[in-house]
Order: sequence, then structure tokens, then C-alpha cells
Amino acid sequence: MITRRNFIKTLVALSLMPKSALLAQDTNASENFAIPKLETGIREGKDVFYDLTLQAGSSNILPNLNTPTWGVNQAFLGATLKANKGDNVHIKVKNNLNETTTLHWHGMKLPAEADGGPHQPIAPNESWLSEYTIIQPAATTWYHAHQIHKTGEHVYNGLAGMFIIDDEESEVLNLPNEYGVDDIPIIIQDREFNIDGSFSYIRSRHDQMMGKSGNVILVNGVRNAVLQAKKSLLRLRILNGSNARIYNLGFDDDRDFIIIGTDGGLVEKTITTNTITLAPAERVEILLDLANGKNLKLVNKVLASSQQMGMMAEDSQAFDIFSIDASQAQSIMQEIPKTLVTHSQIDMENVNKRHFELQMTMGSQAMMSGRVFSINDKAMDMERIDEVVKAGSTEIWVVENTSMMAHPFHVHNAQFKIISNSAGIQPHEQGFKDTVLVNPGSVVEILIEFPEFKNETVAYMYHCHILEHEDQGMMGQFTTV
Ligand SMILES: [Cu+2]
Repeated sequence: MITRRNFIKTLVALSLMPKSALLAQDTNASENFAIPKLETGIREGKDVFYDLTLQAGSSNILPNLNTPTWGVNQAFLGATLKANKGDNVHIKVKNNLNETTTLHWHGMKLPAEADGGPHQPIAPNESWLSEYTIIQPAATTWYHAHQIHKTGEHVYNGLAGMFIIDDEESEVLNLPNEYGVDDIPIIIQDREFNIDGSFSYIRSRHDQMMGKSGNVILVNGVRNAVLQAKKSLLRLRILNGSNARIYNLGFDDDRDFIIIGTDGGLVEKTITTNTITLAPAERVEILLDLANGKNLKLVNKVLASSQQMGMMAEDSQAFDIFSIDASQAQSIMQEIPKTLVTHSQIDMENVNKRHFELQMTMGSQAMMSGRVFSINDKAMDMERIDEVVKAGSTEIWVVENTSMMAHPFHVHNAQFKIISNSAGIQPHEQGFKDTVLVNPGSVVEILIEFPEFKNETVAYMYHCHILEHEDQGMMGQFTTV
């Protein structure tokens, strides 16, 4: 039942506010923290079988309103998958939606035909089997829809989840690893709502150009989320699952936290910091000490550098993301190792170099031709292979952003090292990455060791991870042969 008070509250919560204004978190309406359910599959030795269903559902995100949502084995967003390095995973994906879509394993090194990109569409009522061996170390990877021209909308509806890889090397480090207890998935997304509670996707030229940002912040699909901490040392696996928004993450008391992992897995040495910039698709694993028992909030901070980086005003507002109640946390006395793992050194001698220019063309002519977003003067074409890479080789990709806004550049089937960035390398960018934020006017060099998988006809993607940019052509294709 909609009472008058709730109706007014709901109106405030909806898009009647200026586009740039973020909905203030409502302090007297805290919600339970949601932990996506865990799918460990059915194991037969090293073979693990997963049954995933893409489904439509209804979620109670705003008070007294139902939001039609999409999910994977749940109503909104995806169950968390878990497997070990060395496992042969067999993932059956059944599409119970009434639209064709795909499911892409973001951050995974795998054969092109198992990648789940635009070349592996799953029609309604059809199933797709993705099979591969996990050849990479422990990491927080994720999965999401990747249907050509539809990725933004499908992810916005809810087709995204986490895929955690474990290995023996990380297990002996004694890091918090009890899922949902001291090892917590944090999927940060922003959404805008219509008056009836449904998601409001693109509705302006601004949304198309800048990417879709919303005025309601969700963590694992819940707004105003409050995590009741069970232990005084938490491992947070933070994924920026937003379509376009870049976050400057930190805690409201400016406390330090310890970075232990990046997109591709654990870092060699722990990094202590109090702020981290996270672009769409990037992940960071942090350790958070709650021993003082004080409650805190993960917040988006305003950085002095935001303006210089050419971010728009709406990217430089302070707001809360979620709260942690530390009052009941069981005290954990634990030594945190300073050295975690050793990364294999990649040989940089005589490697092939390729150049990628990320472009946004303004002006009416570009808009008429539909060629606003491009890489190397080309918009994405499913029929065109842009680059052919030798399987097993190492290359340097030079990514230059000649546009006026930042773009997170992502490469499928790869975990790379950033070897230079004209805008500077952040502490967490020293680890293995599959997505790197390229600021306007900047040039970033990444060193990629391509796996041995060969396929002359099925391509992998490289693209901007602002999903609206990807959908409008800021994407290209490469094969490994
Ligand atoms: Cu972009």
C-alpha cells in the first residue's frame, strides 16, 4: 500500500531532481546488505558443472515499488561463481529472457569460442555451453552480458555477477576467505528510476554521449545497504559494475585500507592507501581493519584532481555508497603478510607494438553518420577483424585518448601490466589488469602476454567499458592465431 508519506518519499527518490543531483542516502531507512548466492557447481574431480539461467524477475529496490529486473539464478544480478585454478569449468547458460543476449567472462583467459562476447549470442529459450580450463591465478573476475549494441541495457537490467577464482598460493596466505562472512562481494552500480519503479535507461543525448549514470547508488542491488560486520578484519572484493560512473572510493573517516588485489589477482606487495579511483569494470580487493569498533561508510570522495582530469561535474560529488556496522565484529588478531605473491616477469625485448586511438567525434556530421565513437577511425563491425595477434606472443599496446573524456580500455583474454601512463600510474595499477582508465589527452602503454589459444575465425574484443560507448562503436576485434 502506498501511504502519502511513502509516496512523497518515493517522489523524492525518483528522477524529479536535477540530473546531476545524487540522491542523498536516507539515514533512517537502512537496508540489509545483500550477498549474492554462491554457486560452486557440481564437482567431479577437476571438472565443475554449472547451470545458469538468465531470468526476468521483480525486485523491491525502492520503498513500496517493484522494479522489473534481470538476473542470473536470482531475480536481480548474478549468483557469485567460484572455481579453482586448474579446474575445467562447464557452464551451461540457459536464456529464459525474451531477448537474445550473451554472457561474457570478463578478465578470464580462455578460448575465443568460450568467451561469451558478441559472437556467442544465446537466443530466447536456447542454451549455450561455455567450457574452458582456468589457467590463471586467484582473482576477482566477473561476468556480464555482451550482446552487440545491447550491452549497456542488458547489464543495466541486471545481467552481471562475480566469478571468484581461488588457488593454492593464495590459500596459504591466510587471507579472509569465508564468502559472505569475512570475504564480501561489493558490486557498486548506479541506477535511475521511472515513477512506476522501473529502471530508466537512456533518455537523453547526454546519456548517450557521457554514458548512463543514475542518481541512486546500489551495492549488490540494494540502496542504503548496511553490512553487519562479523569479523574485525574484512576482505572486500570491490567491482565497479556501473555502466559509466567512475568512483573515487574511500572511507568517511579517511582511514587507511590495504590493497591486496587488482583485476588479475593478488598484488606482489600490499599497498596502503586511503583513496582509490575505480572505473567501470575495474576490481580491487582490499583488507579493512575494524578493530576500533567504529561504524563507517564507503564513500565517493571529491578529488582535487577530478577537474584536471576533465571529469564532468556529476563525477565529482561526494556521496555515500554503503555503511558498515562494526559494533558486533568479532575481534580477529591476524598478521597481514606484506609480501603476497610473485608475478612472473614478462620479457619486453623486441615485442610487437600496436597503436589504438580512442576517439569521440563531435559535431552534427558525426552524429548524422552515426560515427561518434571509434577506435583508429573505425566503429565496431562484427564482420571485420581489426587486429591479428600471434598466439602466445607478447605485445605492447599503446592506447591514446584523443577525446575529451576518460575511457576505461578493456582487452578480452588478457591480464596485462601497465608500463607507462602519461597521467601517472596509481598504486593499484601496478598489478595485473584487464581494464585501464585512459584519461583525456593521455597515452597508456600496456604489456600483454597473450595465451596460446588459437582461432582464426572467432574474434575477441577490445573496447571502452563505458557500455554506451561500446554499444555505439568504441570497440574492435582481434583474433589470436
Ligand atoms: Cu568510452
